[in-house]
Amino acid sequence: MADVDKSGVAQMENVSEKPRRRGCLGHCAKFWWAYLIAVIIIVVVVVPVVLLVGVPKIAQQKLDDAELILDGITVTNTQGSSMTMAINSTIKTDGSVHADIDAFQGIMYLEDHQPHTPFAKINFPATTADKLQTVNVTQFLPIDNVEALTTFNTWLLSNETLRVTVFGETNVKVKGISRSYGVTFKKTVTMPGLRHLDGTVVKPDWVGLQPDDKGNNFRATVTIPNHSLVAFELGNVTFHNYLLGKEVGTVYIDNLTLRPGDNVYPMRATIDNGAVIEALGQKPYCENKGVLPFQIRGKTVVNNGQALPYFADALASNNQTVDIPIGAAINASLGVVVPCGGLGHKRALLF
Ligand SMILES: *[C@@H]1O[C@H](CO)[C@@H](O)[C@H](O)[C@H]1NC(C)=O
Ligand SMILES: *[C@@H]1O[C@H](CO)[C@@H](O)[C@H](O)[C@H]1NC(C)=O
Ligand SMILES: *[C@@H]1O[C@H](CO)[C@@H](O)[C@H](O)[C@H]1NC(C)=O
Ligand SMILES: *[C@@H]1O[C@H](CO)[C@@H](O)[C@H](O)[C@H]1NC(C)=O
Ligand SMILES: *[C@@H]1O[C@H](CO)[C@@H](O)[C@H](O)[C@H]1NC(C)=O
Ligand SMILES: *[C@@H]1O[C@H](CO)[C@@H](O)[C@H](O)[C@H]1NC(C)=O
Ligand SMILES: *[C@@H]1O[C@H](CO)[C@@H](O)[C@H](O)[C@H]1NC(C)=O
Ligand SMILES: CC(=O)N[C@H]1CO[C@H](CO)[C@@H](O)[C@@H]1O
Repeated sequence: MADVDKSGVAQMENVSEKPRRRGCLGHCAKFWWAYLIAVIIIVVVVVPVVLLVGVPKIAQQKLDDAELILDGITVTNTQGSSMTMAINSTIKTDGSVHADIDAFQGIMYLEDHQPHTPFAKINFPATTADKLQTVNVTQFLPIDNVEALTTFNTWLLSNETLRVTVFGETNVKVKGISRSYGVTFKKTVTMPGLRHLDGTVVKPDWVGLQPDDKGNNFRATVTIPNHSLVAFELGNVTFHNYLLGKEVGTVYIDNLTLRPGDNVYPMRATIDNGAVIEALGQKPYCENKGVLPFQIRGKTVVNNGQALPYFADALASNNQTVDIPIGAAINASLGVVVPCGGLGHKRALLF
């Protein structure tokens, strides 16, 4: 305390430090064992607590905060009991933790359908926790649960959007720490659905009195919009065809693969001409340039000889109304215009 007396206020700052430093030398030397115990406590207790509780908690938190974006799903080589599924996805994190995430098997299920039954098991590759990374997976997918897959396809077909959860257990290794920790990967993604294929347009090309060599009396070009991010190979698809509540024939689309965007395909059908002519003669259709509201509903889906009930049953779950300008097609192909009240005696000559 001698310094203080000699130089006064200006040196007051130093004063408070010097005795402490000096004091430590003595104190520290004397109580070295206390410091050793403190260090041991830090090493033995605090570090493991941070490593065992803190780091995994942070790792889990960072994983929970990460965002999963499904960029595209493609389903090809569809068979009765398996398919090939490709998923392009992006994982976004804040990039603050450098970590390696082990490869893991993730199950996928509909978030809003109980119970949560997986419709697919996807093998996600090892990733890092980088800010932005693309994770693209292509894999053979055995169909373990046809019912769950059918429900997923039905929702995909019907809904405007649907929520899908990806769930898996994996390990994360944070840079600088040798051990790895178990974490849970659970992300719910909202994806666009197919909205009943709303907006499907059928443009008739030909209507025949007699069936052609395939047994069809109607050919058209169909444009099917796919509002979703999912592309799938269906194969040969047939539909029930209804008109004013009655089944009037079968519609065929061959080699069908639905991709995001507009899908343009030749369509053929075998239709009861008599039922069509009768409807064309009725109001309001006869006053509406011969546009008839047909309804189609999935009947069969066969790809390379294999029935695909998980698509067929989904397509069969709903009727899709398609307005077809068939009156104009009959006029163009047969030179017949059906007036209100019908064709009368001319009908018998033609149909
Ligand atoms: C995934 O990305 C690749 C490369 O850009 C592309 O060729 C492929 O069609 C994409 N697949 C899906 C399912 O979006
Ligand atoms: C993954 O697919 C996307 C397209 O969806 C593509 O841009 C990207 O390059 C692909 N990434 C890898 C690692 O193949
Ligand atoms: C999705 O579509 C299915 C089948 O039509 C329906 O039962 C379900 O309620 C829909 N879910 C949502 C979340 O819209
Ligand atoms: C589809 O429409 C037809 C004819 O109107 C009807 O008999 C059938 O029950 C409907 N099916 C569904 C799934 O709505
Ligand atoms: C469907 O695909 C098969 C085999 O690739 C081919 O032989 C056939 O001509 C195709 N049919 C149509 C209508 O495109
Ligand atoms: C669809 O049916 C046609 C004629 O029966 C056949 O040649 C073709 O291979 C089938 N396509 C598929 C994808 O099964
Ligand atoms: C029927 O077709 C003829 C010849 O193409 C055309 O002149 C006429 O306007 C058409 N009638 C109707 C009602 O579409
Ligand atoms: C016709 C239509 O709406 N097509 C949509 C299909 O889905 C893609 C997204 O994958 C949309 O960009 C298209 O507009």
